[in-house]
Amino acid sequence: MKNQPTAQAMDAYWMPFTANRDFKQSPRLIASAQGHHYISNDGRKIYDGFSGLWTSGIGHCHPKIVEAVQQQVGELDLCMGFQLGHNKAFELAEKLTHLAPKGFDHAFFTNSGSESVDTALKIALGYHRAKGDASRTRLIGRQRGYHGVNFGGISVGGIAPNRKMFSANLINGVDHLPHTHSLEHAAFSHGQPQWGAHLVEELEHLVALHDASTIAAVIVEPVPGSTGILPPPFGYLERLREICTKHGILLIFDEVITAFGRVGAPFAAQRFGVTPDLITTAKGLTNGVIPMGAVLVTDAIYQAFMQGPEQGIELFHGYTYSGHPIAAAAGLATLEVYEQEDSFEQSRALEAQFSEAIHQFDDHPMVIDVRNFGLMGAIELAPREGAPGARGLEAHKHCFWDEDLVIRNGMDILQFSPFLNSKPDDISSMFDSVRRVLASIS
Ligand code: PXG
Repeated sequence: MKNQPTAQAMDAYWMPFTANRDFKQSPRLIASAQGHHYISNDGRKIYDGFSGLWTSGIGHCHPKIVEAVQQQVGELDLCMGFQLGHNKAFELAEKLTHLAPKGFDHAFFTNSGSESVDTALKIALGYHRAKGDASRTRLIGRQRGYHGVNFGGISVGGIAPNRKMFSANLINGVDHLPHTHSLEHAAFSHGQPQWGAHLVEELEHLVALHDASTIAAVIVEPVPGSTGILPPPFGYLERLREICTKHGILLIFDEVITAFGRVGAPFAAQRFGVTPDLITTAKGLTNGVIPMGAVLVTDAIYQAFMQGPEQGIELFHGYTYSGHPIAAAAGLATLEVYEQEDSFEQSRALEAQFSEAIHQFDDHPMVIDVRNFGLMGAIELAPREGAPGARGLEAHKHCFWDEDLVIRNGMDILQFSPFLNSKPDDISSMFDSVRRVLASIS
């Protein structure tokens, strides 16, 4: 049992993406974690149905990662990362490029998904400039896309509440493709919907409007996650690749959620058989243990920068903590565990049961859609009249207090991100809990 922080401490912490005043009236506090469970401050063992925040696919406090971090912190806590290096950052880059689709030979390290996204956008712009194509400056995102919270990311992102407060200051020259979700045409699809691939043709319209020579890159999540799991319609990503290639536009896959086994493969690019030009990652790179992200690029992109005098810095970009030794140690240990435990295969093997379990809600009277791909799932509740989001938050709270279960809600969309090494029975019990909760709320 752990006491809750003092009232002053409660007040001092401005929590991220949280209803601060509501939360602080009845705080949901976690004291520790092990494997698939949290222990709450009031001593309850709580099942984590969200794998951290899409981060911790192989469970909390994995002993091999804990050991690697403990060892590293006593050996090399920090190393200046500019004009100086340490072995583990190089080793991690190499391991990561081996895991990535063929041709992704280089990794640039960041500390988060948001930083990976802004880094990737800058690399895309820099690439065209280095190739003498400096007029390619336009960036294209997608409605309902989530690419973190930095200015680049919210500009290409497509979630209104994340953008509206900063509307006048978003970066210039950004367009958005339509999102692919339709309750009318594709509700309750199992996995990829049949409907919606035609929506990618909007990219051709944007090319016709602006001319390809002005467009640098398109960024999409292969499976949009935080917006409520929107699997790509059959054929959509393939056609997106085709159009980008045809017009010399770089394609960025934001795989902050989808990489490292979430969709039953190292990267969604491999699962879908569609190869982008840049890939952004974070979260599962270290199993969430130490903040770290990476941007993976093809050799062609890297080589475009490796020009000019050799003593010159090729990319004026980097973070104090890029390639941080402790994060790199955590990353190396994580990738090793993924391999030793066959985590990606385990995840793939769980998909069918997960899909079956979540689609048990298809005929629930409160539910207007159920979507899933890999080990990503969403149950969309009908919003309460005049109070959008209330029902979803209430479900989240009831899961926590009444069912000892953490799930996530994005407004009225309940989201699930089970562990890659979940026990099938745990997945079933999680949904039993959700069913009881839905019966207990109005
Ligand atoms: N891109 C994608 C696709 C993400 O999902 C980010 C970038 C930003 O990563 P950082 O590390 O800067 O947070 C994310 C983050 C949710 C949820 O409810 C998802 C994220 C963050 C917060 C909530 O699904 N993903």
